[in-house]
Amino acid sequence: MDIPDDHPRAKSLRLRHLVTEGLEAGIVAKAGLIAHGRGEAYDYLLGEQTRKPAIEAIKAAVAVLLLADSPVISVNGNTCALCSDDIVKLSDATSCAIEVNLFYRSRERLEKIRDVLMLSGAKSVYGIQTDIPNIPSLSSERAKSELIADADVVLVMLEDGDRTEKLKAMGKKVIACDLNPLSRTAKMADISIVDNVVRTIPLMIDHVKELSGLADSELSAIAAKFDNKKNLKDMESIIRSSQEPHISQR
Ligand code: PTJ
Repeated sequence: MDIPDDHPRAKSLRLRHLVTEGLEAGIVAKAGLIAHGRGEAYDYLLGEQTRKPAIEAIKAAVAVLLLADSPVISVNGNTCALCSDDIVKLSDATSCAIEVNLFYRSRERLEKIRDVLMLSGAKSVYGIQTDIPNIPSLSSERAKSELIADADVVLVMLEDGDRTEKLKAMGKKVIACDLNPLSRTAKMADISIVDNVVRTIPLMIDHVKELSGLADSELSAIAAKFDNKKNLKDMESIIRSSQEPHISQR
């Protein structure tokens, strides 16, 4: 169904359609619709814009990715449906591997998500063949990883909350993109970008262009300066003080 361009919520409705079409194509899990709805609510309160603290988090995240030795972008059903092209562009720009890692894991979904990423231009997509749970004490299916277990930095998006803690316990740096600043994932990650993945990934690509000329010492300084706790507090304040004007315009 075509969404009229002049519909006041056209952008948001188009994202909904990407997710529902993803469900019909067997890419998105049923629970992914609920996760998307939760995200929509937070995004609404953010005025559906990337706020200043999120830009700071994006900058720190890109610095960390550029410094990493074996970074991995973890892709699930929702992120594949929403922004597979941009995920591949970010992976190319930062030499980050792409691994499909699912909570509602099935061979069929893994392969369908891999195929979409390949169509978006990915040269390799990991995580499809592996069946060995190698993230210690993680009881969900997300424990089955190919490269994530050996990565030094992992980018997780729309996470369900149980994995970041375990990845941290393995000594990894975790970058999260999650619209909910109160989520377990956002609190546990080293860098939490409180923003919509569809805005964050293109902004990360822009920041790669900006930061890739910097020396490692300068990138390290950007990463070290970042304070995740403070950033989450700032994002929470923005949501809590969300004033009538931008809400009533909708
Ligand atoms: O594809 P699978 O099998 O791995 O399943 C993945 C889902 C998404 C079903 C699973 O991870 C899940 O249930 O996630 P939760 O627990 O609902 O958490 C999702 C988090 O992502 C929530 O905090 C949402 O606010 C947030 N979120 C939703 N949409 C977006 C988002 N964050 C950033 N961008 C979004 N578009």
